Amino acid sequence: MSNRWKPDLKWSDVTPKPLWLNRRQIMTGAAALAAAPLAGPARAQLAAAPSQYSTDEAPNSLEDITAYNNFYEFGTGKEDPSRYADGLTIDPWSVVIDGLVDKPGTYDFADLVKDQPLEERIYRFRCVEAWSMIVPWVGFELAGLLNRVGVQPGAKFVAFETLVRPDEMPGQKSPFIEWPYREGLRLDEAMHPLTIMATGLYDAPIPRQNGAPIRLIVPWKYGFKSIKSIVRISLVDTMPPTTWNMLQPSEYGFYANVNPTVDHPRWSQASERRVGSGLFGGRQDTLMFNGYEAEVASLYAGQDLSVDY
Ligand SMILES: Nc1nc2c(c(=O)[nH]1)N[C@H]1C(S)=C(S)[C@@H](COP(=O)(O)O)O[C@H]1N2
Ligand SMILES: [Mo]
Repeated sequence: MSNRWKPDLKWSDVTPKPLWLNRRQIMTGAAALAAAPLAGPARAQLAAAPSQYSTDEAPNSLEDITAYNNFYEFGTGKEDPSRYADGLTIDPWSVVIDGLVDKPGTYDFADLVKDQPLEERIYRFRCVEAWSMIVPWVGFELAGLLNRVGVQPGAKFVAFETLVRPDEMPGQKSPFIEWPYREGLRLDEAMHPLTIMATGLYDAPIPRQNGAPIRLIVPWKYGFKSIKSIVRISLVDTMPPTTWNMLQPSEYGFYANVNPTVDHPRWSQASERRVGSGLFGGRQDTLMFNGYEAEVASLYAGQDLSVDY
């Protein structure tokens, strides 16, 4: 295992251009205008088919995805991440993998991703605050990484942590969250093929405000589970503490599966507002497991999801 930073292998080299043209061709009007400037440089790279796991829905614009989101390390406003994330140093970057694994270590970003097959995954996204988007991520299955480092038999959960660097993350000067931001998955959730580590968005490396250089995406769960700018992945034998559950356990459970029949104590989860104007605007019914019920419902057989929320 080589953990050393290789100056000749930059993270942009291991983040491929996605497979975007086919989708762009079927879009019209505002969507096509929004996407056209992104597609040009990627043209030569278009080779493979989109992932079988992608939704057919047309993605939100890059502007929607990068200018309206949550990343509390940069402040609590929806525009704070796009305003303040520019100063985050993402190269070099390394991720500690520890706990119940055969090959623990500090993995340089480029080494971590270089053997993992990258795909474009166009996923539905739903925030617990009841807004939603369609996002074209580029990433690889977390299972591939976990298999590479070797999960030991006693491991039952995966815990994740975000970088702590208050000099570059002004939101961390406020102690309302006990930094680092933490998240976790049960091992079977982590090994599910829908669970990916994203390193790209549209045809470029993932922008800082969206969790550069590497973040989790779990599309059937509320957005807060999809932790950004990860620096530590630990295989553990007990359910790990998670940021929103630590802050307010009655409102945010460990599982956080998108579920229109289990309301947040302060608001309904039955519908959602699709961010964006024109084609993408409007309110719609929220789907069980965010539309991924066929793929993931079996993970929760026998569990009462009003208890395990
Ligand atoms: N480290 C970290 N990860 C985070 C958050 C955060 O504040 N800090 N916010 C979460 C929440 S609440 C949401 S809705 C998504 C939003 O970001 P995205 O649109 O880029 O997915 O990031 C999630 N991941
Ligand atoms: Mo969220």
